[in-house]
Amino acid sequence: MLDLTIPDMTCGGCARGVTQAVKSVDPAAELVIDLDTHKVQVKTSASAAAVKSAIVDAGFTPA
Ligand SMILES: [Cu+2]
Repeated sequence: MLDLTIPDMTCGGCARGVTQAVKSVDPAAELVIDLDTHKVQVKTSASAAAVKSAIVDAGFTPA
């Protein structure tokens, strides 16, 4: 389980973009996204580095 905070994820469109980015790394990944706190929990077998770099490539800034 990976816990990320993505301050520039602010709406449903962003949440979709983040979800697609993570699933491009691991199609079986499960995400729990809280837009109010900008937190994302990712259940994945992929490495944290791979997940984060996919999110960065999608234009977001995971903390
Ligand atoms: Cu947005």
